[in-house]
Amino acid sequence: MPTASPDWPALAAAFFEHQTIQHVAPVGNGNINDTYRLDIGGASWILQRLNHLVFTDPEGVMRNIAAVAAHLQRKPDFPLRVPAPLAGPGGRVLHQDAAGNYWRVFPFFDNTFAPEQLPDPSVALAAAGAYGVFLEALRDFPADQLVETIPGFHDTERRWAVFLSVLEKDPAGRVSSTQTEIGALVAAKPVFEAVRQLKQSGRLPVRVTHNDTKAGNVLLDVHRGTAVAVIDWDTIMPGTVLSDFGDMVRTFAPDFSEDHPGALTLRLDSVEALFRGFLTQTAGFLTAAERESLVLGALWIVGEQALRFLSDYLAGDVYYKIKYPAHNLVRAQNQLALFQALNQQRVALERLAAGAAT
Ligand code: GN1
Ligand code: MG
Repeated sequence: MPTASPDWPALAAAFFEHQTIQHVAPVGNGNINDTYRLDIGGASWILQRLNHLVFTDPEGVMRNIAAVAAHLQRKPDFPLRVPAPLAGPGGRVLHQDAAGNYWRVFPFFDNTFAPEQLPDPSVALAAAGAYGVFLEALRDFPADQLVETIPGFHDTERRWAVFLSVLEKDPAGRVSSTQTEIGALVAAKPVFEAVRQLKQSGRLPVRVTHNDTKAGNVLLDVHRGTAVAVIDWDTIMPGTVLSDFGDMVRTFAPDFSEDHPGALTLRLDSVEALFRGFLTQTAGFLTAAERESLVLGALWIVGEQALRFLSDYLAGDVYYKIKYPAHNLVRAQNQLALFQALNQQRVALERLAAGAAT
């Protein structure tokens, strides 16, 4: 978080020459970066502070994004809009302010919405289709040109090691009051182990993946409900399809969002829509091992997210933005409840996957 209020005119001047700001206001619910809508010179843009404590190589992040944008813009049939970063008068897409914070500007897509509020299955269908199209369009992107913007982002073994070390150090004195959640995570470990073995077996191709395919990272047309753009490209990196599909299930399938305390239910009609939307675009090139592991991917990513939220709670809230002291604990409990719901309905989910693939 910037400590002082940003110097808006100075920021605007880094990207726009001789233009006056009409309005600037926060948008979205990101947990890491700070995002604003900037109205300037009669047009709207997204102005975003990149959290350089999380993304320690901001230049690398922007190089990835610019390269992916150029790749997609070269594809005449790519059906989505491309949020290519704006270069300022000096030609740079990244600006460091006097306080050391990093800023960038993206196009603002008018008449769109991010379906963060538990959308119905038709929205899940359109969003999953968009993420599928995105994956398809990056198949021929050379993965070795990308920097790993967060090393080990989906390396759950590494995250588990961090968890164990925080358990041992207990810097916030929260371990004794979270024994139930710690136990539930230990019970989720076989899923992490199954994913580790699958990755190690070499049966999962390494692809260029988005790695943050949550409901809020796809924009849909407010009138037609059709997908307009996939946004939030900071974590585009080599990865596996399991995590991209898993994060969709994590955020589209439950009847309450990750911030909600209390019970939740899995909406099977939304999961069915996700399978259909995603596989319609990807079944032609996914391998059998990938198609057969999508439900495992959902369990993995939900379990990993529980691990991440609980680790951050135990560490004293050093990573995710929080709105109240127990926020990360509530999020961890929510993800554990979702993990259990997925586990209980695993057979039904596998049946849905098989049905959608035919
Ligand atoms: C973070 O910043 P945001 O909201 O796009 C996180 C994701 C988590 C998500 C949980 C770089 O995403 O991995 O799944 O919160 N991004 C990073 O809501 O850690
Ligand atoms: Mg993100």
